[in-house]
Amino acid sequence: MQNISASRHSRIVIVGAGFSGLGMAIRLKQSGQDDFIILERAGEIGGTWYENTYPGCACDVPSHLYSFSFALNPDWSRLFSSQPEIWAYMRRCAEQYDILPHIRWKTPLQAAAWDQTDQMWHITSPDGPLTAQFLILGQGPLSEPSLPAIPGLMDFQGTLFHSAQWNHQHDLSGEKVAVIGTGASAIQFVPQIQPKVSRLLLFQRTAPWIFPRLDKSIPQWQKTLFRRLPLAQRLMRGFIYLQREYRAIGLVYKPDKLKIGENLALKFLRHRISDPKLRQKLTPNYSLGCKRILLSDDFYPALNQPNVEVITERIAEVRPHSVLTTTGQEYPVDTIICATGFHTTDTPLARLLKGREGKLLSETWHGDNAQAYLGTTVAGYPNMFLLIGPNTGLGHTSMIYMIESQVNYIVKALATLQRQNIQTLEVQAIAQDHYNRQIQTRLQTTVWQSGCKSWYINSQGRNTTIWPGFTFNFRRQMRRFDPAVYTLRSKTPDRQPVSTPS
Ligand code: N01
Repeated sequence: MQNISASRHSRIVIVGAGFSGLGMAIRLKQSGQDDFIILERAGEIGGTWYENTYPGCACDVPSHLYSFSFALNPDWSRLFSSQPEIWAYMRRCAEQYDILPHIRWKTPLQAAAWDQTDQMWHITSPDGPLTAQFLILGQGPLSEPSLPAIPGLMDFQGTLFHSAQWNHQHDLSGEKVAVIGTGASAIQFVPQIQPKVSRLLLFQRTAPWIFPRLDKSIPQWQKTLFRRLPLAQRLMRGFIYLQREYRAIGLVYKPDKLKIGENLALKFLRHRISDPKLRQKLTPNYSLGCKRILLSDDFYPALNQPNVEVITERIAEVRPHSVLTTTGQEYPVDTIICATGFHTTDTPLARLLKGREGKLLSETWHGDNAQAYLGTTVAGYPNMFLLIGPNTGLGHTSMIYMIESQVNYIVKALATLQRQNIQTLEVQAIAQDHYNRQIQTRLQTTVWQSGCKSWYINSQGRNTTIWPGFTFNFRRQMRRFDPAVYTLRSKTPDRQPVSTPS
């Protein structure tokens, strides 16, 4: 193998060593391609599963499904594994498939521009300049923590941190703690910190829909069975997959059927919260599934504790030692934890990428109006592939299934180009527009468009995040690489297009 770490040119540069980048790298290796590097801004593998270390951090998709299909793990300790176990699994995969030598640690992509003359990506990173024929973006939508724009927040004199950047040095014992947000992250760490703190003020803007998680440890006999008989684990995985896919029927095709689920969730709420005032606060006011459905066995019980208060009044401002609501109530606090999510639709990476006409991707997308063909390629950005690109997100099952679909598509595309001696591919704008019109039409009747405000919807009211359908339909459309929708340029010196937009 060439000296990967010293090279100034690589056929393929992958950005990010989370599940997307790692899956891509492994598939490249498996297809016999070794000429790639991964730029990773952290000093470790894992992406969001490395960054998020808040107490109780775990996956809300069962681990037998939330793992690579080509690297089943018979030893998952629980149905829903915790962050350390998921991270250790990723690290093992990286070692097993010899991916680590390809990674440039602490090397964020700072800029990348497509050069039409040499048909290459010119990349800038702290490591110096780099060229690549192909650029694959696997930075993921959950990589940039979002702090709320609350007046005075940055001047808070106590301790302030985001859930994705947990301050483990800071001891919360005996403190008055404000938690802002009640999304997937908050509901996992609130039950963990509640017994420690003297007072927990939970600032809730929108009540989430919550179902029991029913987590359990996996008995040794089952691990042994899965180790000795991998088919048994595949069957389990298939069963979980179908069970999860069933949920897409309500979310995508028959939102009226979600009423059944709503009644079940409300029954769960009634069983867990006896105080009618608190129950009222925790009752969602939008359709089930419009925002991510959450799973928890311990969130509601934690809210019943006497040291917890759920505050639904809006925050007006943060003062040096307190939080003030719009009703004039002032709450003294020692620490504020923002569990306020991520920059998902307005990915900062788009401001670093210049395409064929020298235009930033953020300009092409007019800020957060992201569009791609199959969520993977973008007109004007030759030889660039997105992983978990626009409209590939899910509300019901494992993102790793989507990542693998995309990764397989990219490997097929690269193989086709190599076979046909092609240097450059660029999706035709007409194909991209047609695809996105179809996606937006399909989204119109889904639950995600039923009126709630969620991070799936961008500032222009367009859902640029969610895949509106069964995941096997996404996989089916990714099964074949169709060169006809791309403009292809051969490797000949004059680099004439071998096919042009029709
Ligand atoms: O973030 P979120 P998260 N004032 O965006 C509130 C994945 N994930 O970190 O609903 C007050 O879901 C906001 O309120 P509202 C998963 O994909 C997966 O929890 O917008 N509140 C909301 O309550 C998930 O979707 C796992 O009204 C403000 C919260 O902050 C994604 O990560 C585990 C506010 C943000 O919720 C993000 O989850 C954890 C403001 N100014 C996370 N701004 C798995 O298990 C925002 N909020 C796989």
